[in-house]
Amino acid sequence: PTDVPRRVALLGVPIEIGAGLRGTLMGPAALRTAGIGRLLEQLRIEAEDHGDMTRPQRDRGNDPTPANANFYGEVRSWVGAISARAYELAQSGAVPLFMGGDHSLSMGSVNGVARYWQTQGKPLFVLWLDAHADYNTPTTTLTANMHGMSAAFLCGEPGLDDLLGDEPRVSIPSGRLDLFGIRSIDPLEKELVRARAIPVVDMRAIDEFGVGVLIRRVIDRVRAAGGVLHLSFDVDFLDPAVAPGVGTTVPGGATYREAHLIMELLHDSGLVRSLDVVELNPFLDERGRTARVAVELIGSLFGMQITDRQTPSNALLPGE
Ligand code: 4U7
Ligand code: MN
Ligand code: MN
Ligand code: MN
Repeated sequence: PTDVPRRVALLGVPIEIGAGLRGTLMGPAALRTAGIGRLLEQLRIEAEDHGDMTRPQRDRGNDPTPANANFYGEVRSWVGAISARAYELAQSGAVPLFMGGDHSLSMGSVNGVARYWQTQGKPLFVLWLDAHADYNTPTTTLTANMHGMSAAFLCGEPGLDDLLGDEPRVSIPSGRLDLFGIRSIDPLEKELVRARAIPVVDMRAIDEFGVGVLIRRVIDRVRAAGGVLHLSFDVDFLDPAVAPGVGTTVPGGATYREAHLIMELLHDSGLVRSLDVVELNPFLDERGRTARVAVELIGSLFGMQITDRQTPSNALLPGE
């Protein structure tokens, strides 16, 4: 039941200063080497590669740099430019695929696609697959690394108010963000997530109920609202044994099979209209393993399957 466009717009966003470790700027190259474009074409999806964004000129604006936000000026110039590109690509009718790059890029990509869906009168939901909540602000952060602040920024938390420059800011209502796979959260960040009542699926919930039930719950909510979904896929969602090529590994992550099932269910839902693949750090990878896994997962998201049997539908959900 998928009316997802059969056209994907690949855009490399080689930003790395949002993270504590250097190296995610090589992410887009590694994803291409692992065959992201070829795989999409095999799935009969038109993959138009828009190349990599270039590092914007450093621009602090005239305003004072907030404390506890590393490389604020640089991140600010990236995020405004990313948001503008995201808006354009969404408007082109393709499914934009932002190849990171660290997770601070999502402050731009999600803002841009959300702006576009606003013009279409469709609510945008965001599924945040991540070991971390990324719900820090300059007030709550322990590291000042901005890749840990993107979800909070997108939900309109104060503290980075000028980050988008001239780009209009869209704020995602907290009930339209799902933090999924969480197993590392800082003390003040945890309080904020609780205060805002952000829906969280932590690893305990995944162990107890399984990803099938939990992802279907997300999908049902988006569908019931007549919305569309942006997937923000932080590769550290995966267990480090599956995906060693990330700077912020946390043990106890999603397995290879859980991750594929999530992607397959999302494909069947027909709701995903844009995505980020972030935090891949090829400098830390082992013989391209993590890049390859990320590309395989994108394959599942775009309909790769072993047989052509009908996959079980959401109608099989218990209670329906
Ligand atoms: B990622 C952290 F303290 N919470 O804020 C922080 F543990 O995009 C990690 O999910 C943030 O990889 C991780 O620096 C950001 C830390
Ligand atoms: Mn993470
Ligand atoms: Mn993240
Ligand atoms: Mn990380």
